Amino acid sequence: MLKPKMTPTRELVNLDGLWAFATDAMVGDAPWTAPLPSGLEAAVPASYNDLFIDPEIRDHVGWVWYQRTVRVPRGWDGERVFVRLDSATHHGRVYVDEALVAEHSGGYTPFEADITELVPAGAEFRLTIGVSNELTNETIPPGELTVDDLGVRRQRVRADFYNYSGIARSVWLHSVPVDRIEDITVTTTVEGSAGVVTYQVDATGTRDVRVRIVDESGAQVGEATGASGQVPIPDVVLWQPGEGSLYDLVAEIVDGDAVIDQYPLPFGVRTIEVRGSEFLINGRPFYFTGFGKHEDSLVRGKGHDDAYLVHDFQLMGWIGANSFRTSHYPYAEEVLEYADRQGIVVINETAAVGLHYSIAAGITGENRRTFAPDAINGKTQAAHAEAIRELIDRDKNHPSVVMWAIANEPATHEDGAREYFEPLIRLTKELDPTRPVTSVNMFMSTPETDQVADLLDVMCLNRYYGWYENTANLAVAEIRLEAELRGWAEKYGRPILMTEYGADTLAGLHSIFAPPWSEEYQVQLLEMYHRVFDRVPEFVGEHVWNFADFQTSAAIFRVDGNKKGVFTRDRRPKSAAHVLRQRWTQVGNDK
Ligand code: GCB
Repeated sequence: MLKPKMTPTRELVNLDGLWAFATDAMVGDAPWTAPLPSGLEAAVPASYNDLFIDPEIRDHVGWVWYQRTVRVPRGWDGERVFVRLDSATHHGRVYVDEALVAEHSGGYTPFEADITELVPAGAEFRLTIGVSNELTNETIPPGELTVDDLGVRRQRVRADFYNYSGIARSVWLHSVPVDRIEDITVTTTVEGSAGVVTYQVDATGTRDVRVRIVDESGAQVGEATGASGQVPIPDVVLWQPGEGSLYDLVAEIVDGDAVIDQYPLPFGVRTIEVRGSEFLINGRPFYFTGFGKHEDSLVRGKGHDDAYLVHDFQLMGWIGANSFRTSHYPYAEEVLEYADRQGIVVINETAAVGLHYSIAAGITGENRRTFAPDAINGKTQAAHAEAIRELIDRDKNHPSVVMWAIANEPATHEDGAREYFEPLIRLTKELDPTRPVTSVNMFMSTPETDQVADLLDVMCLNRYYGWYENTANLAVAEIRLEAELRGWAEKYGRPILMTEYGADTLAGLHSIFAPPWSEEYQVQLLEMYHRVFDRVPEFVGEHVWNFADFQTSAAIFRVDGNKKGVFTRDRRPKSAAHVLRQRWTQVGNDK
């Protein structure tokens, strides 16, 4: 699905701002498509949870309703008119006046509704959007609904981040021509000094399709006719880590000289390859430095915010991070577009986090089978497949995306894991044969016990030696960590990336004895990991957990959230930031 864009043939109206808001309890028996009764207004985009000072709204389980009036521009007569949500977390329903026009599950990918037949150009309508935050064993991510002793419904999440809900990304009204470009796929290879662009344009209607390739100065450097084909770019400027050189593929539907539809798609020319234990970008070994991140900030929750986007990338540049993982869900498209332009490398993850019934947030808990009819089952797998499809469909053209992570810390050591994951890994590779595929591994899945690692291109490991295990004993942690990494290297000979390592750290807590939670301990733990990484030749990168402190569900081991950030939640550096900066600005890509 193409991101809505203003082009010579397409228009759009941004619907962000203040919307009337109510929870289902406030609406009661009244139809939610009638004007909402609460008098509350919610900011879009933002998670609704922290906007209000009402704990019942913050921890509400179920549907909430957003509403506003919208006028279709009078000049859109004869066009197709769509309402598009960049996301609704986790289930969305869209109503035009009383009519349900779209329904979608999966809280981090876009969906839209064609409302042309319902509202004529120039007319106004009431747009109501329902959003439910309920998660079950058959959703991605999975969760559990319970009822407490007082009869209050509770949502248990199996992931270590707050279940921020609502409309956290933009909402659009947009027009497209009747005959239109519906999708574009671009892949690239390099032959000598030329780039070769393979494209496919999916268009409605039977008219001719043509494409032009335009460089950053606006000069045309290639062209072709037909809905699919190849275009060479002589003396191509490659997209590189640190250098986000882009081209536009301008796709057009034409009728003689008339342009019926036009859509410019930015893309970069680069190659990705896993060879032996190396991860190659443009044929050169790449060493990842950076973070697992979250979309998380005060008040906005997971609401996308361009100011935080720019500031977070500035901090990543300052510290020498060349990459990050979209832990644990697809991020706003603006983030990937910015990464493309900034030359920041991205591991792009689905929202399949918590497919593990015996742990919660890295801590062992109940002893239940994960792959079972009442837990992660065939319906979960179908939802997971859909999450993979929607992620690849949305993000396949971003040069910054170098690998798909189809899950975070599933129970890949348990019976049933291979049956569950093998078809999903195959699906991912079918949908995109150009990028490596991984599933991020957790500590119970060792080289001896893991059942899917041989199907993956890169070993991505989350390890907490020195934190959840060998707490306060970094000397033993160092021996254990090294032994395990060597075990992975020997058994699989694939590239190994540490996708999480870190320690909760209370900013400002200092001690000569460097106990856990102190800034000194975080520094010493990271330095210990780095010594080990530097001794293992198959190692291709280090992503610290986490870029910044972030909000979680309440738990006795969480102090106003997870404090493993190298920056605080308001993006101030802890001592570890300076240590990482020293290492990463020296090591960089030359390691
Ligand atoms: C993990 C999870 C991450 C948690 C982290 C922690 O393994 O992947 O979501 O936040 O551990 O801090 O416990």
